[in-house]
Parts: sequence; structure tokens; C-alpha cells
Amino acid sequence: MPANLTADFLKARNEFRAAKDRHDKLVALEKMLATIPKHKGTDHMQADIKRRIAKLKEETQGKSSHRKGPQLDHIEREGAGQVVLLGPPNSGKSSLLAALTNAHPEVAEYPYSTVLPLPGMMRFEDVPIQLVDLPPMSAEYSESWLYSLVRQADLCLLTLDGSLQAEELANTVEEIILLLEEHHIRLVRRKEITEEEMRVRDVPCRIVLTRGDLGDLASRVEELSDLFPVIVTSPIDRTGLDALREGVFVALNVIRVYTKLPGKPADMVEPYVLPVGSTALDAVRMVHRDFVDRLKYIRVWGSGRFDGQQVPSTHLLADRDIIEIHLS
Ligand SMILES: Nc1nc2c(ncn2[C@@H]2O[C@H](COP(=O)(O)OP(=O)(O)OP(=O)(O)O)[C@@H](O)[C@H]2O)c(=O)[nH]1
Ligand SMILES: [Mg+2]
Repeated sequence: MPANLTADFLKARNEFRAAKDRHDKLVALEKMLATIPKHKGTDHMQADIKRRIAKLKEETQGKSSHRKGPQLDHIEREGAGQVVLLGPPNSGKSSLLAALTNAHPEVAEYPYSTVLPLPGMMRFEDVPIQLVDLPPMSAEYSESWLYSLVRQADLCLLTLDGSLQAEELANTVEEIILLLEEHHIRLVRRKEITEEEMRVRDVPCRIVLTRGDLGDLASRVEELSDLFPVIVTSPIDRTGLDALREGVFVALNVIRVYTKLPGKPADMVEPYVLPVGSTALDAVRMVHRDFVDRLKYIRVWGSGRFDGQQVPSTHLLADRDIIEIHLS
């Protein structure tokens, strides 16, 4: 049977031949696998591509080579929280990372274009938040380290192509929920610390519908909001990007605290970020561990108190509070 290879496949094969390192080879092979016509005549070629992909991935993870490759199951956390972009192939995860951060992921019309996790920093007002673009998750094919990265995240943005029918979207969400559950991860609206947390990892989730530029997605939003809060976006016409930044900050369930030295104006540039429910003493500890022992008293400017009032160390802080730390 003739293979009837497409122009896209031949282009990907040329890219593979020109690739200089493992990463570029892997990207080209994934493209070849995505674009190769799927029929009997290409069975051997498909198997060969899959074998090469598996070998390269093993090498990248340092399994078959003695040189240690990059660690894929952990990404160093930066900023106020680590937020993963998770979803089926081609849903628009990489496009969002590119629109919201300084990172430059590969964005492509074909599925499985992202093969390695890629972090970037997004800002909500004065708060830096880490977004991590992930390779696609699907029942057919997903990396084991993908689950480790979701497990470690503070928030999951379940990214879906909003131009799909509501039923297809609901099925996709269901499929991803099941895949995660098989790996002891449960997507939740809000994280509650429970006994079960030992076995099952709860990860707060928001649904992000992309393709907001292509039509009204109100009916899909209505259907999906029963599962998780939904944000409609488009990196193309920038629909909903500010709402997404704010939604992520709110979902992270954190507050900003600014500090000031006695008699000086507050440093309003770099806030400390703490979990909701943190006390004045938690903030002092974050500024400097040793300050806890040397603490005389704390004054707070902001919500709940009149400006500059001295507060007990158990005082609950609110977002945007300013604290003045007096040491002995
Ligand atoms: N019109 C429109 N196109 C979009 C939008 N988001 C993504 N796209 C297009 O959809 C295609 C896939 O986008 P990607 O960002 O590469 O999707 P992905 O989820 O990262 O794909 P994989 O890495 O393969 O899982 C590209 O051609 C994008 O330009 C959107 O909001 N509107
Ligand atoms: Mg991608």
C-alpha cells in the first residue's frame, strides 16, 4: 500500500533531519507522528517513530544514559504560586502561556506540539505567578511525569477549546478527571485540608475556555460551571486575559502584605505573599526568621484596624495590609 505521505509530514521529517539536539529531534518526531497518515501502509513507519520517541524520552530523563538529563517531574516553584495549564491536545495551552508571560512556547495548528513542560511568569498587578505549559493529556497518550507536575501545582487551569460542542467538552473534562483520579489527584473548586489528603491530592481547578474570539460561549459556560468556575479567553483578540489573571490570583487564595520600617514609607513594590488566614506573626516570620525572637510589637495599616494600630501577633491579615515591625 502506498504511504501517501502529506506535505506536513515531509516538512516534519526534514525538521527531524536538521535537528541538532534531543529536544528538537523529539519535537520533530512528535510532529511526524501527529501528521503521518494512519493506515496499514504506514504501520512500520509509525512504530519506528514511536520507538525513536520512546528512546529519546528515556535519554532525556536520564534512564538509559548515564548523563543526567533535565528533571521533568519537578519545576522549581517561583512567585506567588505554581499554576499548570492542563488540557487535551490543541486546546490552546501554549497560546495562553505566550499571551500571559514572557515565555516563548511553540504554538501550532497540529496536536501534541508541546512535548516538554515550560514555565513562564505572569503578573497580576504587583504579584508574579508562575504558569507552566504542559504537554497534552489524553487517554491515548500521556507522560507519567505530567501527573507529578499536576500533583505539585497550586492551581490547575483546565484549558479547553471553547468552539467544541458542550457535550464534547463535558466528556473531555470527565476523561481528564478520571485519568487524574487514577493517579490519585482530585480536581476541586477549593482546597480543604482533610485526612484523605495523604492518599489523594486535591488540586484547585478553573476551566479556561479558549476561542472566545470565535463566537458566544455563554451556553458552554453555563453547562461547565456546574463542574468548576469557567473563564472565557482568547489570546488572539485578548478576550478575558485580565479576568484570567485576576481569577488565578483569587483562586490561589493568598494575600499580599507590604512592609515598612518605623518612620519610613512602606515598600509598595515587592509584596510578601501569604496564604489567606495568615497572622501578623506569619508575616514577620516570612520577612526574617530571626525577627520572631526579636519582635517587640507590630503595627498594621489596612483593613480591619485604624491606621498604624498596634496589633497582637495573632492578628489576621487581609490582602494589601501594611505591617511595621518593631524589634528589640
Ligand atoms: N482563534 C483562536 N485560535 C486559537 C486560540 N487559542 C489557540 N488557538 C490556535 O489553536 C492552535 C493550537 O494552539 P496551541 O496553543 O498550540 O494549543 P496547545 O493546547 O498548546 O496544543 P498541544 O501542545 O498540542 O497540546 C493554534 O493554531 C493556535 O493559534 C483562540 O483563543 N482563538
Ligand atoms: Mg502546547
